Amino acid sequence: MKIYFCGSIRGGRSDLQLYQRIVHELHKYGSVLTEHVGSAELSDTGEEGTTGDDRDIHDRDVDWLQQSDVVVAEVTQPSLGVGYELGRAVDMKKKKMLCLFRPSSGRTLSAMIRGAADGERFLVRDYSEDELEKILEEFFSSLK
Ligand code: 6IA
Repeated sequence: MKIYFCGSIRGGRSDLQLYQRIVHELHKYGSVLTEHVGSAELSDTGEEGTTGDDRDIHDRDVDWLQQSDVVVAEVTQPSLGVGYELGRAVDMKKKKMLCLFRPSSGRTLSAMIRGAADGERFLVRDYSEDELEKILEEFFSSLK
């Protein structure tokens, strides 16, 4: 199973440790195409982030998104890139998508994400950090 994990990069890296935990868990269920999202070396202002490289990043990520079977996104930290990836993935029919949101952040999730949930192919789960492993286990066992 190929898993595409989405998490904020230039949108802000305050949830980095949680992304690392999610990537670690996702390895139990398949290969994670976007491990770098959980990399401590990737900051929101990385020096190599020139405009010239951005097309390569975009094209490679869209290619991985197309290859993936499942998309898992941590959507608590708002990120244009994550929103874009989710929008593109919705149009790639048949991909199962799970968005994870922490209400304890005090934020309100974008209506364009919560409103896209259909309870079947596109799921939005409100959760707290201690539920992470259980939620992922439930999600991946529902795919079998
Ligand atoms: O708008 P954001 O940067 O927060 O978007 C984050 C999302 O876009 C992630 O889920 C990634 O899949 C993708 N993405 C954005 N930037 C990169 C990147 N390098 N490398 C890989 N995927 C990315 C960013 C360059 C860095 C030096 C800041």
